[in-house]
Amino acid sequence: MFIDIPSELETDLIDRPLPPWELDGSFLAQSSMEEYRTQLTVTPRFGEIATTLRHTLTGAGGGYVVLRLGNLAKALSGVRFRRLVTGFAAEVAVPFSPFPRWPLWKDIGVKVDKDPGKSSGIGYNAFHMDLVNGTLPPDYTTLLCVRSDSLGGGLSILSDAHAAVSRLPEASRALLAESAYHYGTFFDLFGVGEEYKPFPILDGTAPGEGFVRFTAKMLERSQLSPAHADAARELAEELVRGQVSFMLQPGDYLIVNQRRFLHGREALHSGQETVPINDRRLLLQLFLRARAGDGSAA
Ligand SMILES: O=C(O)CCC(=O)C(=O)O
Ligand SMILES: [Fe+2]
Repeated sequence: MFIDIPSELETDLIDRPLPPWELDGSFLAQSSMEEYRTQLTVTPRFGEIATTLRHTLTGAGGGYVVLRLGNLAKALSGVRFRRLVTGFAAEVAVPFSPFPRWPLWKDIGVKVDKDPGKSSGIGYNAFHMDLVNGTLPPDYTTLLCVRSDSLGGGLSILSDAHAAVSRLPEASRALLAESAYHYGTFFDLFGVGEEYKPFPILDGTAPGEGFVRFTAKMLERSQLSPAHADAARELAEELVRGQVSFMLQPGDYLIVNQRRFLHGREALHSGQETVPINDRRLLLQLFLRARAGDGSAA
């Protein structure tokens, strides 16, 4: 699931002139996607990497990928590097921002005062899908690592959601299919449908098609009936049992197909308050919407 860029391709990509992108509402404009594609496909082997990305994210057994762009991150300015990564992302699906007040790429830094289990908190960030309580969550969530935790914590964790569900007893799966779950607030969001409350975790579509609409954060932060909470807890445990973990390095670009895998992050190392803000772990997050009829949205 890790993809390295051949060095000839890196050398070519460093020189591609990518202009600033434009937005069409909260989505990357079609004209920008076409312009980036035209620039990038001039480079031999870019198309092969793009095809590998799509296959790894939507093919049998796949669902996430880490594209290793560390050398390009070092060689390019921040602005030019983000354009290049946006060009890779647009080969998978359409980049968009669900948060009207944020730019396309949203910072996830480290905030020592925040709820430790939430985005940018310092604690364990339990298995979840992003925008879980919209009727149409992003098909893909992506995280670009700018800096990892200098104290050595913060492994990324991923787990195959459908595989975890398939290991549960039938009775638990029946409870997960009931509209009995809720999580969080839904305010001022674009491109992710309406608020879904309450929602079923399993939506009855064939395995691998629908979302496993889950966040383990609901176990502590939402009021659930005891039976429904137990079923959710069993799912959370199966996700942990099946997890893979790895450390994102600067320039690594993680793309997660939210219809297949759930993600999270181990706690950062203790002592974050001693790390200057500008040296703390920093990721940039971008969401993608599958193009109609490309199979991954089915
Ligand atoms: O910090 C991380 O690695 C993951 C953050 C995350 O999943 C989120 O903010 O939604
Ligand atoms: Fe997330």
